[in-house]
Amino acid sequence: MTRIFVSAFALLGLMATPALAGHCPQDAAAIEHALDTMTISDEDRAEISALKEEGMALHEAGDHAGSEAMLADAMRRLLTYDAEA
Ligand SMILES: [Cu+2]
Repeated sequence: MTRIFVSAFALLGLMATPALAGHCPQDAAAIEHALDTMTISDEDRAEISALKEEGMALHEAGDHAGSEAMLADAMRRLLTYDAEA
């Protein structure tokens, strides 16, 4: 439980940071870290992982706003994730 809160705070910290061009890889790393440490269903893991991959594809294509939106969506899903649901 503590670990989930630590991950949530790390994610919130990143989301509160102003959007910068170089920010996407850090968001993706935070998502990966959360996926590695959280108890999450395989289905949700796959969906959030796919959002992260799409976000990074947009980042690599130069669409940082689109990437940030996609990565923020993935982070929001992690933050509101309820393992018991
Ligand atoms: Cu980017």
